[in-house]
Formats: sequence, structure tokens, C-alpha cells
Amino acid sequence: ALKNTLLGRTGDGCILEESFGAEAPAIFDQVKQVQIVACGTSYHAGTVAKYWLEDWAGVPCSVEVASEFRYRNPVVQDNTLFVTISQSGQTADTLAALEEAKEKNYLATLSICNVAASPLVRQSDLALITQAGAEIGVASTKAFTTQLIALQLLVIALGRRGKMTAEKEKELVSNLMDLPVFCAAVLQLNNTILEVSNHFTEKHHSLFLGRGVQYPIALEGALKIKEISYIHAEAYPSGELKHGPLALVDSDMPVIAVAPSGDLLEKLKSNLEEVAARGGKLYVFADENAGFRNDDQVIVINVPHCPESIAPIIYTIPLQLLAYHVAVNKGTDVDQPRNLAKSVTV
Ligand code: F1P
Repeated sequence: ALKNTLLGRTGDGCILEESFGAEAPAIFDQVKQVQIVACGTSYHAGTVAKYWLEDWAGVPCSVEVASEFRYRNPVVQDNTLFVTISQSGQTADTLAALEEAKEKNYLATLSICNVAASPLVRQSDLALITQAGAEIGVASTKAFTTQLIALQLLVIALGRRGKMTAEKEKELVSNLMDLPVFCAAVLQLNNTILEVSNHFTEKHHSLFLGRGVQYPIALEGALKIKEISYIHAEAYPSGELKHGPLALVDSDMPVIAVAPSGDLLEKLKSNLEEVAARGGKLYVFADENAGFRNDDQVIVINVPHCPESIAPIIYTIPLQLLAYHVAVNKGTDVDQPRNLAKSVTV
């Protein structure tokens, strides 16, 4: 659906900026920075977008959880686009943050939301509807991956007005068009992940690691494990390991690492060696060409090679599957986890 409405019905790869609203092109022309505000999974999507916006579009970006932002008095720089992200469009903290923002001199407000008829969409100047379909479970899954796609389209729209070359834009759009093929390939890992999930059933703690744009994906993997299987999970940028979390590592603490190919791979490998040296058991979701090998301490889940620009979307899927299978093994209610609500409206 996104492909048809946003990337051009002819498949020619043009982004229909008006999908964000009739005023969108004129507003995008003026954007100098972006403030993203969201909760939970949607906040993680925003954190991915920060990496993309600054790297590809050269647009400075801040991301903050709505539950904090709403109580702050932030300095608003000129020409800042205020972006909220929400699956439901009803999250009280996100709505309150939007209300606060409207009192300030933001350039405009834009929501990325899965529900067109929601207060968040109604109250924003611009909106992009993610069209993920109805989410059944409380924990966001497909809403997250579609939020990432929607955010990437926003990054392209802003980037083409700045430092993004036409070639880069073409590459990004072409990779997005190829997403269904890579998603189908990564779903083939389901049985492997089911086997791996058995190692987690008796665990009480877990540590997720990622570098760069994969750090928010590690955060999201940890959140899914917490939400549906009730295993304590923390996520760290792998470079932070030595600044504290390494003290937690022992044979009872599974460490899950996200390791697609890219510039940061060698650094990540050395971080993982530090974990192995302390007796930690590693589960590495790695690019099939990254050269990771199984041994007593390392279990490698080979992810089909994919372009770097869509890797955060692709690597999310096996982490969601892991959380799902661990939860099913433990007998928890995957769709309706204890203490959580689909829409946090208070
Ligand atoms: C935000 C959120 C979800 C989470 C749970 C509670 O919701 O934190 O990410 O999975 O459902 O709410 P939303 O603003 O994206 O609807």
C-alpha cells in the first residue's frame, strides 16, 4: 500500500510528497531541523530516523520520549519541524507533547501514525498514515517497520532539498522497493529462531547490543523481549559495554548482537570478543557474509545480505520473532501481555 501511495503508482520511484498533506512541499522547503517525539516502540523508530536524517539529509534532529518532553521547556530553534510518531494516535503523552508544541514556535507539526481517524492526526498540520493494517497484539510490530519506511520517505523528502544527491535518493527508493523480497528471505529464519528461542526460556536477564543505526534496533529487540516474554532485557550501544554493562556478563546472561555488514562491523566484532572472554554466550544476528563462526560460546544466525539502508527494517524482524517464540515457549499471552494496554490514553 505504501508503495502505491507514496512511491508513485507507476513504480517509477517518485515520492508523492502530497501524501504528507497538500502543504507539505512548501513546509519541507523551510525545514532546518527536526524534533521527533514519541513513546515506546515509536520512540525507537524516531531514534533510527535521527541517524538517517543527519547522515543522509544533513538535517539536525533531536529525539525524545513524549513522557519527558511534555514536561520540559525546550528551546525551539527556527524552522524546526515537530514530528510525532504513534501506532495508535491516542497515546496521552504524545498528544500532550503535541499540545505543548503547538504553543511554541515550531514551523509545523507532522504525525506519522497508523490510524487516520485519530486525535494525533486530526491535531497535526501534516500526517503520513503508515497503512500497516490493524495491529492485533499490544506490542507494536508491523507498525514499527512501517514507521521506519515512512520516516525514510520523510528523510528523502527533506534530503532532496539539501545534501542528498539524486543518485542517493534513487538508491534509497530502489532499496525500499526491494523490501518485500528481503522480508520474505528473512522470514525463512523462523525455524532457526524457534530453535534458538529454547535457550532463553529459563533465562531471567538478557543484553542486546548494536552499533550506529542498529543501536535503536537493539533497543527495540530488548523492548519486545520485555513486553511479551517478561525477561529483563537491556540494550546498549556496543561501544558502551566497557563503561559498565560488561560487569553483568557471565554464562547466565545471553548477549544478543545485531551485526549487519558496514563500517562498524570490525568494531562490533572486538566488542563481542570482550563478551566471549568473560564467559558470556553470544547470539549474533549477522550478515551472512560477515564472517562470524559458530563455536561453544557463539551462535550465529545468518541473515541474508541486504542493502545497508534497509538493514534496520530487516534486522527488526528476527528480533521480533525471537521475542515471539520465547514468549510462546514460556506460555505468556503474546497478544495481551500483563500490565500493558494497546493505547496508553492516560
Ligand atoms: C506507544 C507504546 C507502544 C507499546 C505499547 C504501549 O504506542 O509505547 O510502543 O508497544 O503498546 O504504547 P503508540 O503511541 O505507538 O500507539
